[in-house]
Amino acid sequence: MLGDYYHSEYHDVVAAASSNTTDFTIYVPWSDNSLINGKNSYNCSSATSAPTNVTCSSDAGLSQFRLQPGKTHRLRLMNVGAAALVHFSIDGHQMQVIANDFVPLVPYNADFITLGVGQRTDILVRADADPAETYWMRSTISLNCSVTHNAQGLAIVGYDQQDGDIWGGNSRRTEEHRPSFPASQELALPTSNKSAAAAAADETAFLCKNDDLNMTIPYTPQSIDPNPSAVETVTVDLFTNATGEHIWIMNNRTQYTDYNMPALRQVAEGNDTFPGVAANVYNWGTNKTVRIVVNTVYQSAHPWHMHGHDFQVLAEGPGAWDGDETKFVANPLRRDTHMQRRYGYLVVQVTLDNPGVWSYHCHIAWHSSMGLNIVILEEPEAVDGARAEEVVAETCTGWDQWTMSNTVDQIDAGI
Ligand SMILES: [Cu+2]
Repeated sequence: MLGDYYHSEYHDVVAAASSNTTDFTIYVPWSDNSLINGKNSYNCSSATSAPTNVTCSSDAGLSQFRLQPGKTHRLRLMNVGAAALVHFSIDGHQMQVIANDFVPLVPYNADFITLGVGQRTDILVRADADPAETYWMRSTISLNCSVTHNAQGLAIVGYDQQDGDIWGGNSRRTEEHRPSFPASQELALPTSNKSAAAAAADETAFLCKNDDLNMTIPYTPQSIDPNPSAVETVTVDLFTNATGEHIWIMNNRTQYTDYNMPALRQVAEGNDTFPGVAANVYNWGTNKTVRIVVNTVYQSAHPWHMHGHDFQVLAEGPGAWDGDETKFVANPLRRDTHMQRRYGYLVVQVTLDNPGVWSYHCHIAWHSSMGLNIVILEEPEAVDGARAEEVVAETCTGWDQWTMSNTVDQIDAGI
């Protein structure tokens, strides 16, 4: 599990991110650390604000992983952070990418793995380095895409030793073979160096994008429906609303959930007109295939994530989508989260085979809090009259009663 980490409480982060200021250091929240399996060192003296009711421990320790010499290991990587795009690598070890968001790929070699928030990538790592040494595992926050007080997420990779020289002769540890559990005895700090390719990705003008689409080919082919039954083009921008807060807009609309009348409740009650100003519902009815073109005219990159479906990633690049379908890969990547680069386009296509109300949203926490969410309505007739009606009615009735005598502190768009 990889991800950025914030010492501030989420209400405060959202308030800062949406506040009416032109100060970049306020409306773009800075993370305090980059964690691997929840751990990394932190220098408490560098804390910019004193957290209350919290004890800060510098050098809290690093996650440790043990490989078995000569064996191939599968690592399931997840970016579980809030905003930061990270590059993952292990010094001295090449990796093979075998799946994105659970979709198997034709394997390819990589020196570093790019993970936007919400993305998962499975890799194979062969333990073929010097087993007497230890190696840095790195989850580095890209400073081209994110801001942080500490970009360097580190963990230690060591090898199981038959002679016990790493484990102090405790042979029981070598028999457990549970590499995700830190040893009680610390592994030696590595002296290894980052590969040139990983360093270049971190230090040069990285584009905040995933690997090229001609590299990420699904193992099981699926062709592109050349005639989608609907095409939706959405322009994304940051906007200052009437009360001075920053919100995200899609074709000049933002999304905001009325907790007492969410879209699923309206559909379950047989209403598909969505009178609320910010429902931002795209009713695709019984369309079978929909192509979604998102162009962003603002500087932020966005990891777009869809609920209930995998999509095909047809195209991704700089500027606005020009409609040139010769750029498509015949058997395009399928997954549920994909990066849209800064000032770029992302074209995905989805087969609608799962009736319901779904979200297609940016996975950066405060971007979705600030309304960057497309609500998909798929086959409303199938939703209305399904068991959804009684389940929604039961939950919403209870919520209605509770909110009659309690005030809800809704701090954001609601997803
Ligand atoms: Cu975003």
